[in-house]
Amino acid sequence: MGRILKVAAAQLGPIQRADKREAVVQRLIALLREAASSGCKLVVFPELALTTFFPRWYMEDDAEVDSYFEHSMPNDAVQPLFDEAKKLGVGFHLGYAEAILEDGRQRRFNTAIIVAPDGKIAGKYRKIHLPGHAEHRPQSPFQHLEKRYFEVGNGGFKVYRAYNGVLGMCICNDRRWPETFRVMGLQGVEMVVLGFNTPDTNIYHHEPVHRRMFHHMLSLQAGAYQNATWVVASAKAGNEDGFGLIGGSAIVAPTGEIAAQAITEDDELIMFNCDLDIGRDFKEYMFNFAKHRRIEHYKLITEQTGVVDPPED
Ligand code: ING
Repeated sequence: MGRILKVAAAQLGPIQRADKREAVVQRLIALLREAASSGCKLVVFPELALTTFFPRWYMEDDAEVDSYFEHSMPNDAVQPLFDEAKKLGVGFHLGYAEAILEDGRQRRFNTAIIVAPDGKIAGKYRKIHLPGHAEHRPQSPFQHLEKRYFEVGNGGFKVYRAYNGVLGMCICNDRRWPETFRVMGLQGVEMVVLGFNTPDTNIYHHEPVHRRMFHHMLSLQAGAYQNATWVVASAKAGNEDGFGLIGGSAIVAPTGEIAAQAITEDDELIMFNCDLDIGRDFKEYMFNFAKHRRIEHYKLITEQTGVVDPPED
């Protein structure tokens, strides 16, 4: 028997634009209590878990934009969650919009933290792969303005020794980029936790709805398998002010197999007893990076950003 970490992905149903943080925090606390009563030690909440997915809205009034951000963490609205977690001896991952004065200027990031069972923030990640667009697209049914409201994360993909293992974080779109998992895989990550808000409609070109879920799961399972790590992904799901977000919260094993998956688009808890030693054989053999990787052939990955087509014949 290996090092067992019982984890919950605490999926959130929709958060409407008019919903107050305090009401959302009560939903988070209810999920936390349910997870704790089942013996979970870590609860993974979604990306931007305190508010509606506001990047779908074009806003010119900076005060309105700022109203979606947290200027400290914890703060009065979120403190009850920190208090309950400490009382229950359970840690959690939380995604939120971070506003901070850093390097002498106001900065805004799409951020996630891991909070240890003692209530202390054990790790912070700022989203690096920001999808969507920066300018208003009036022709689209909704916006995806993460490039407008957030800066690119400036902390890289770190891992943290916590919960008797090695944990890492990413956020939503990051899961679609193999570099995300590989950078953490090269640091020995054993569990990557992430939140996501994935619209059910593609605003750039037609895409059947089923393909959104397929690509979401493909990204999780590939990242898990190719880096021999657990992946725990928690959705904000459902209809927010008329706009749909997919569910599909999932716990994926280092084998790439799905250990647990949500079936609703509401607040829903999925749990699994994750054996952190399952990945050991893959790290030792199939994905023994030291033995099998050939970095002398990979330099384009870090030296070139976009595609350079081959010369015409
Ligand atoms: N959301 C989406 C995601 O990556 C997206 C954006 C959806 C991009 C589908 C490309 C295709 O799941 C966030 N918040 O990144």
